[in-house]
Amino acid sequence: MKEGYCDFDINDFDLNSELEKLQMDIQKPNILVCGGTGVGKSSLINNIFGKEVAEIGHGVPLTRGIKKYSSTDTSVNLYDSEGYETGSERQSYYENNILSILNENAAVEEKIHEVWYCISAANKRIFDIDQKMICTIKDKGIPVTAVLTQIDGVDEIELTSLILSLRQIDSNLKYFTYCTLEDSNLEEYIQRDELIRWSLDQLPEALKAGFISSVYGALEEKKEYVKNVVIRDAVAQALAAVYVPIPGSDALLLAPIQMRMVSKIIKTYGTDKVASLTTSLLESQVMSYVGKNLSKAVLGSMFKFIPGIGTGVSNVINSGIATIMTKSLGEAMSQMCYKYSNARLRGEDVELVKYFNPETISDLIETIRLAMQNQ
Ligand SMILES: Nc1nc2c(ncn2[C@@H]2O[C@H](COP(=O)(O)OP(=O)(O)O)[C@@H](O)[C@H]2O)c(=O)[nH]1
Ligand SMILES: [Mg+2]
Repeated sequence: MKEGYCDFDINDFDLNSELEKLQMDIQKPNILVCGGTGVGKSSLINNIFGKEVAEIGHGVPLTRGIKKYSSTDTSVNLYDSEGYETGSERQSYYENNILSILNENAAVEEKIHEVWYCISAANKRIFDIDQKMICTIKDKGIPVTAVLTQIDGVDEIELTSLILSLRQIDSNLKYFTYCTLEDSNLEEYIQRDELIRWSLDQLPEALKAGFISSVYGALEEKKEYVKNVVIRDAVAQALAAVYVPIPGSDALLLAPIQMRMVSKIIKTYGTDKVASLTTSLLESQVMSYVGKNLSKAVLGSMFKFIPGIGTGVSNVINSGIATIMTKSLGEAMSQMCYKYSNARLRGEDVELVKYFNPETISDLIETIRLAMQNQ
């Protein structure tokens, strides 16, 4: 049997340490948030990443005028620039600060990977300095988007005129309208999901996991990410594993791949500490559940349809079965995390065990598997 697989025992699989390892290995994207003073940069950061990321004080002055928010609990580094006062001499200070951290030739972990350039719609105009900085950032080949913040301060006509001005700066410049107030009348103008999707798309593959797991909410985006990246990767690994015929149980060979996939799915949905939904953390709670109760049920329900499993007879899984097993488990796990997170976001006092229990997951896997086999 293959080294490292033959002695895999599901009882030994420690999802918590797997998660810790994932957290340690994660590569964090660096996002710069800039714009004038009071345009809503800190509010935007908090709105996207959880309640008080930009205020809880662990922002470290990095260079002049730029604070870095980073912690071992978060999988993203945020650079919050001190703004400039409109028309003041501090504009050149601001400009130099921004330039000093935009080192496009830096190593990947030092680089700014994208910029959210905040422009307050409430100011009803775009200042020359903002125009200049957006063009400078773009010329350096760093993805930049204009976030039109505080849109509750303008009417439709004023907003249209602002957008026209942005187009004149650069007709290809991506922009998103935003407001951090909860106002149902403004809902269609708050392009939060769109900003998150754009930001994810700009990042190199290796940095996407860190970003998506750090944002608060955005469940549709997380679901897509799990489907298109996490599950797809695990399927590819499973196929590679069963491709080489080796004696022993292929099911056991697949088990570590499946469990690692489960950890990644939970990581994607489970927000980090600072962005936690409330006091209890999806991640750590689910992990201990999955670790203790679910893993056997998960694997058991997958393997029970493979003839000869557990009988000591050599079990060979073909690529079709490996694909279906991996996909159905991934999909089931994703659905459970989605439903649970959704309930939490709606403020319901949800019981973890209602969502994550061995019966639910076995049933889900079975349903999804049958649906896939009948396709
Ligand atoms: N009306 C309105 N006020 C906002 C909005 N976002 C932030 N603010 C307020 O604008 C002020 C400046 O926000 P802050 O995030 O500190 O701006 P920063 O200086 O760019 O970091 C604060 O009083 C916020 O509460 C918004 O969308 N609409
Ligand atoms: Mg601020």
